Amino acid sequence: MLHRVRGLGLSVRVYEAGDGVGGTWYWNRYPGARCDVPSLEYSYSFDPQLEQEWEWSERYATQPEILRYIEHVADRYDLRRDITLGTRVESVIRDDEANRWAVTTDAGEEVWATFVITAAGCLSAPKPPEIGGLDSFAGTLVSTSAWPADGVDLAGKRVGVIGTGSSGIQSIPLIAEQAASLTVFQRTPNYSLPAHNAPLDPAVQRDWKARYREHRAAVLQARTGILVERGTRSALEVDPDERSARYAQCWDSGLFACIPASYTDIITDLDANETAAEFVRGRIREIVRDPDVAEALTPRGYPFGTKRICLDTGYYDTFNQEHVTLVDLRRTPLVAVTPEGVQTTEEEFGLDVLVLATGFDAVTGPLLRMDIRGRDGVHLRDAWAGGPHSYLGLQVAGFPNLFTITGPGSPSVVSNVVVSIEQHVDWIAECLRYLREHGVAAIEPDADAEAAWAQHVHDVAAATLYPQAPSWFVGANVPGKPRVFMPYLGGVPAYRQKCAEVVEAGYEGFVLH
Ligand code: N01
Repeated sequence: MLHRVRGLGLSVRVYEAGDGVGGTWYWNRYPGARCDVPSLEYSYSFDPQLEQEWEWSERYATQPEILRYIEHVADRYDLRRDITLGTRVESVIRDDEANRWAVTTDAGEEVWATFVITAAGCLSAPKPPEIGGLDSFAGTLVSTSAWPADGVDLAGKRVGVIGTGSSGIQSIPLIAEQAASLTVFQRTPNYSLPAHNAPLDPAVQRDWKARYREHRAAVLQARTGILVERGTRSALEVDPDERSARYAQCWDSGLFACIPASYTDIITDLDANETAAEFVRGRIREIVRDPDVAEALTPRGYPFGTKRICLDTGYYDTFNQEHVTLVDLRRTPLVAVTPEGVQTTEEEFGLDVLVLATGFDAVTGPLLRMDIRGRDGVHLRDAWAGGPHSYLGLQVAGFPNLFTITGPGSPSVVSNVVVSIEQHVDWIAECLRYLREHGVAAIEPDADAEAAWAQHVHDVAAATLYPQAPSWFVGANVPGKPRVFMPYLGGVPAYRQKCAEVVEAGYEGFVLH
């Protein structure tokens, strides 16, 4: 965004809370942190030269490699001189008469801006863990989402992990390699598939580089912005053996989007979904030797794929190791953290290190932890008291000239987020250019257009099984958060088309003052 805004000849300043660039990939340095979208697709497409010069070493890049890539981009485009690091934005307050925003930071700075663009991410506000006694813990307490840059010494330690989402599932096998003992506190089992990560075949990388434009074009036609073969039949109309063979192929593919895409109705029909869910459950039973542990790890009660599917390296197999214990918190709930460790209703587990992998206040959290006030002093928090509403996930009525990259109501977290970020950046940059060329002072959504889009986002989600899971997609992981399905499930191609049509129709649904 900074690069594009500079290209428009506007003056721009970026504020970043971290002491370095990278966002998610700056903070989440836990062992095993890596992407689960193939590196060649999870990368910028805006400059063919950049594509050619960067070499990815693995199919799924690790956190350090992605961070190096982002740092490379920051240096290559000389971005750092306009980025203020180590500085958190505290408030963004509109002065409507002057048509500008006052932005204040925790460094005590106040700047004025005609346009404010949030690029605060969807999974950057850690969720309060809602666990009593954390402060009393005498050992080392760490969080996957703020893992110390110089690492944590786990060798010979009794380590506990709370949380079995993507972060927990990625880190648990690596923590088990180092720790003397590992106790995993699991509340809800997740569906996890093997990543089958490997060094990137140089021939594959060469091929991609030779035909990158073609590959990028194909990515934009993919529903999730990730290349995957899409089936054309119902899971219920094929022979069970053929279906299992297809799921097995997907299991071996290392693509988390493969099973959901294998038949047309995995995500819309409970019976079709159950065939996929049961396949994964069968694999868990095959891998985990102790039947009780296998059963405790088996996800039930919510459809496959309606919580973010995890990709792992040796996750289920980790529970076959002698020094690894699974504690099923549904059977023996967590009572509190104590100075010595974790107390459940049945037992106290002594620990030296406790790892929180307890997730995020997703999508809206990063925006609402800033004090954003629009026209007439209306707080974004109040405007969204019943849940977020936004036109295309790009702008909110009553907040003129405020743009939200990957805002609620856009594909964001249910897509290859780099694809979605780039599309928002392009759309916003083009909008700024248009406003300037046409002498428009301010843009904001028409409230009716915004309400209609919010209804559409809801309707598309309601036609799927997604709302049946108590996921962070609907805010269910944060007590008291309104239950609204936040990302747009209509797919990347349809969403891009809608955004383009709005522009072609002279910013239809927006009010230009
Ligand atoms: O967070 P999560 P995450 N007591 O919310 C448990 C992306 N990501 O950081 O389900 C006990 O998924 C909670 O249990 P429950 C990806 O989009 C991507 O792992 O609420 N347990 C759950 O098990 C992902 O979906 C990558 O019952 C508590 C866990 O903590 C998203 O980030 C890697 C608890 C939280 O899981 C978030 O993933 C990592 C409590 N009080 C993340 N509170 C890749 O690219 C919470 N839990 C691979």
